[in-house]
Amino acid sequence: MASKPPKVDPVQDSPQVTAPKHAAAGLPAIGHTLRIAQQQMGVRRTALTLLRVNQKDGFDCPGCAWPEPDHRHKAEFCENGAKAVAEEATLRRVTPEFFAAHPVADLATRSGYWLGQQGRLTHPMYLPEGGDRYEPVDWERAFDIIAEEIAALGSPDEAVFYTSGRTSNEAAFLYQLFARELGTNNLPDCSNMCHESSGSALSETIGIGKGSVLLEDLHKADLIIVAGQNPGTNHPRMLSALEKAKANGARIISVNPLPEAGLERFKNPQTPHGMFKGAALTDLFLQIRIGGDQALFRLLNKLVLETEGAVDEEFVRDHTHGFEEFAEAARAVDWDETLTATGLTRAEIEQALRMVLASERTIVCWAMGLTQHKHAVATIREVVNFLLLRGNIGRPGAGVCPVRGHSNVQGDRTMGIFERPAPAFLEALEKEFGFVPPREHGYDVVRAIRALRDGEAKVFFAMGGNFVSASPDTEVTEAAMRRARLTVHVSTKLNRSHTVTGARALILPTLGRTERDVQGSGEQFVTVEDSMGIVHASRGRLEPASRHLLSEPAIVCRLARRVLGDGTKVPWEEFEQDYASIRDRIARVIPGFEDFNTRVARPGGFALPHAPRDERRFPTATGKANFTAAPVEYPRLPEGRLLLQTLRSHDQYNTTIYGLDDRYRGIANGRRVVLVNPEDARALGAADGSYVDLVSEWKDGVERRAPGFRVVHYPTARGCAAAYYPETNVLVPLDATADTSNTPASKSVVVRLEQSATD
Ligand SMILES: Nc1nc2c(c(=O)[nH]1)N[C@H]1C(S)=C(S)[C@@H](COP(=O)(O)OP(=O)(O)OC[C@H]3O[C@@H](n4cnc5c(=O)[nH]c(N)nc54)[C@H](O)[C@@H]3O)O[C@H]1N2
Ligand SMILES: Nc1nc2c(c(=O)[nH]1)N[C@H]1C(S)=C(S)[C@@H](COP(=O)(O)OP(=O)(O)OC[C@H]3O[C@@H](n4cnc5c(=O)[nH]c(N)nc54)[C@H](O)[C@@H]3O)O[C@H]1N2
Ligand SMILES: [Mo]
Repeated sequence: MASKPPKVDPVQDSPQVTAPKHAAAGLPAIGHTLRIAQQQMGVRRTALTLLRVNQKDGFDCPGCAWPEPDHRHKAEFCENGAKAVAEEATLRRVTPEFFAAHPVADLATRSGYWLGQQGRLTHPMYLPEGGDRYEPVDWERAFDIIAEEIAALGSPDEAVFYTSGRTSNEAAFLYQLFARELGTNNLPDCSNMCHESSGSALSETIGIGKGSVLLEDLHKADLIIVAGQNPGTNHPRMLSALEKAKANGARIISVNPLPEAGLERFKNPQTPHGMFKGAALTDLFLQIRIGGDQALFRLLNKLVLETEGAVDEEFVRDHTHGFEEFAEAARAVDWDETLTATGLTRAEIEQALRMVLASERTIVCWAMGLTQHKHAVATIREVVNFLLLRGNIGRPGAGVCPVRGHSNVQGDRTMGIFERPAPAFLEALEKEFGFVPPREHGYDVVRAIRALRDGEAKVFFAMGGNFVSASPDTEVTEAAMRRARLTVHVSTKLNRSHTVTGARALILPTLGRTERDVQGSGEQFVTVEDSMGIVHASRGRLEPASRHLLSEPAIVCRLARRVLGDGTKVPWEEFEQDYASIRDRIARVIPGFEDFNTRVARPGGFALPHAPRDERRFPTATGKANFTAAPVEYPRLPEGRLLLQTLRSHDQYNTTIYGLDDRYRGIANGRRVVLVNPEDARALGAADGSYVDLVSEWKDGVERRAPGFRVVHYPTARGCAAAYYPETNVLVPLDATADTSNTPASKSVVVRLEQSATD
């Protein structure tokens, strides 16, 4: 196959490869953090800013949703949190002069990395119909433009309101309130592409779509299974929790097609011992084939059922429903088929079983490796079956732990950002505000793209995020966006979504987490909810990147007043002046937020109620925790094909690229790499260092191609491959989604490798 990189990316993408690492963090991480932070912020701002991250009087790290421990270190952040902060607190600026110098057509040729590196947006910008570049616009005119386009719609359902997961509770509550008073439930969010499968599976089986463990449960567990998650890169502070659990005697099984460095060994940069030597984390590594997890858990369940005294009979009798049907399905499992589906050996599974049986308190943690498959919901239901069998839900040291992504993605959902809201929530809104919210379900991400593509939606509004790059089937999504009448992005940084526009487009620049937010009643703070349901305050201290920025709550309030006019029943002006007045309303509408303002004033915040965790009560349709018995599925691979997962490097935050290295995996200076098992690569004639196109094959017969990837021979499971997102989103078919949750199946894309044409 070709051995020279074809010219496909304007960024100098020429990957260099060394052996993967076997430990995460430690001294190199600290050096790397400070280098990236100082390039963006300078030395003084770096020190001042990083010391405020995740402190009780500081701001919530805009990185991941991992919770803060009660006893915080002076520096309660991690390498990748620091990069997220630096990216926002950067001193670089994207001004009107920048837009004057760069027509949209030019920006559209730039890589996501280049766009992000330009810095913070400073002014509202407008791309008029037929215009070739964005021009400055004042806020009033910007809201007029949006109001004009919304007024021209045949129905409010022709507008789509997307949310990414950094939006605060206050802004999210106002945003959904606006959409619903306008008359639509079209509130897709990044969750639709992320943990929707977890929410779907958990709501049905335990009655609430959130994890059931707190940080202290991890510290108390006997066994922690980490499946389909790479915490060393994506939730680095989780490694401290795992380290503590191990010190207390826990054992860890990691289930992953890749040997991820962070799970092998962790050198805690916050302890002198950890800095140099580090702790081994994983006791058993199950190198599973992509998509084999449901089969693995089903077999473990069968083996538990067959072991005398292993089932918690009392719990099953008193608290669950559907056991018999599930047990029958589990008993029917076939060893050979499980070995095929998982690629594991009998000895490995038996060793896992011994660890499972030896544990009185088991937690299963997971992330995108389980949620982004066709059978993701069924897989997570099987994880629930596994925990229910031994009574591992609703007691200390045990439970389900879906590890969330964006820092407030869970809170946004709690605030009502959901295209399929519960009737009780809508009734509460109606009672509080006196308008009738629409009952009909709205569009999720995939349905929103179809609606735009088919001309059924005409206004696209995004509260944060980078919809075009994050969504599947890039070419389809981009064509869909271009059909819109108006695209609007409330953003902190420039990204690709600003360059793929409707007939008219607006960029509305906003404050970030790190920045001071002053409104009519004085300085404000906002609140967020972490992955474990703890709600706490976040208060920025830095001067805003520009004096033309509005906060997200202020943008929604002004937009709502302009669009809804005198007819509105909501006191938008009061909300904009004083965020405490928003929290008072949240307290009256959303269960668990009683006395919100008082309780959030306490350092560290408060925990939302969680019936299964707190009282072993399961608010499901049956009133019990539900066992389920879905047929076992796993991806079948045609001859000569690979199953590609699209994942994150160490130097990115979703579509925001911090740098071109993936240190733990031994990749430097480039992102267009495909990791392939050496034996598969040899069978396919793909030499290490050669260049291939990735061609995805899907039943619609359309050939989707991502050109010019350097082959890296890498110890992934047989039949599997891995490459970075968002470069590979072009390969993920829009219709290839998970059953029930409709989440794009971006971890199981069937591809063939084709020699790249070099030029
Ligand atoms: N620094 C940083 N932090 C982040 C993010 C970021 O981009 N950068 N993103 C945030 C967001 S929004 C999210 S959702 C999370 C994402 O956190 P992760 O889910 O950890 O992110 P991915 O890189 O998608 O990694 C998926 C992991 O699952 C494994 N995997 C893939 N397929 C399978 C499978 O079939 N079975 C099993 N068992 N494993 C599989 C992969 O090898 C990989 O280790 O991180 C959040 N935190
Ligand atoms: N192939 C593939 N596709 C995937 C995934 C995958 O694993 N594989 N993962 C999916 C997942 S888990 C997720 S969560 C989505 C992520 O999808 P998104 O959440 O839409 O994408 P991000 O890259 O996180 O968005 C980055 C942009 O957010 C804006 N931003 C940052 N901070 C703020 C803020 O405070 N306020 C506002 N208003 N804007 C801000 C900046 O302009 C920045 O450019 O991608 C999904 N897509
Ligand atoms: Mo996510």
